[in-house]
Amino acid sequence: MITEETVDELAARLDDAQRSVADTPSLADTHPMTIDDAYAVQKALLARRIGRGERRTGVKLGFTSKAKMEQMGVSEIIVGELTDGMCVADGGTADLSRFIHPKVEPEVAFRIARDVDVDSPDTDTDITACVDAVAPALEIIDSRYRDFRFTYEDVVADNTSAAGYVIGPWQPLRDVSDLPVRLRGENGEAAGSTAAILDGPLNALRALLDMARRRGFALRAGDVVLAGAATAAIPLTPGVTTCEVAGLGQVGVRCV
Ligand code: 0L1
Ligand code: MG
Repeated sequence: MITEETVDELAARLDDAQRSVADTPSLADTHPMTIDDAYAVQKALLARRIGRGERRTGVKLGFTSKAKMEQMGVSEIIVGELTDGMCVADGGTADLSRFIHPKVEPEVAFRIARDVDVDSPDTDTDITACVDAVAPALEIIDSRYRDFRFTYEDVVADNTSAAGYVIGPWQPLRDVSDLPVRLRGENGEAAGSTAAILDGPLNALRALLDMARRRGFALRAGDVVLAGAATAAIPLTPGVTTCEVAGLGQVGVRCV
């Protein structure tokens, strides 16, 4: 366990890296952390943003593909938090100078319709019954670590690389378990299926409920949930980037 003082020091280092758009070496190299420590640093990092006036808007899941879990040698998803400072309107503009080395992922988003009691021991809670809408989405990830080199604990501390998100048109909740997905940027593209997200994004919601209970994440009415990436990330470059999820629609952002 690291001390509370070290938690604050590491959160400040990540916060400064993001605000000054300057990367930082791995924290875990110099400060070995447990996963509990890493989530404590993440919470302190979010508290700094909230303290500056940002508003929490939801949560995001990472490591939701088998390939990524195997690559990191882990068997559980990671969770980070979203704020209004990260939100870009569909069709809106993102300023690349805010980011260190941004990448973009095609995702599916859910909207929470009513508060979920994450303190309840009731293991029968049907999280899908607490969700009313689904949308195509883009996630901008921007690890604060040099060259995207991090340990499992590092990336959790760094709010799971969360940096931006764009939500497409909301649709009533429906089966999205195996829909073709296409991500198109000016300098790259990727194709896949929503099935890459834990064999179906509804499974990501169930995994989120488990993590919310164990790690104390709130799930409130109106929250956005980014369920995870349907393909590997591609670099986010100037110009238009779109994500199309068959049957759900399209979402896009212009980067300058
Ligand atoms: O959202 C994600 O799946 C990415 C999680 C963090 C890992 C990375 O930065 O590549
Ligand atoms: Mg993601």
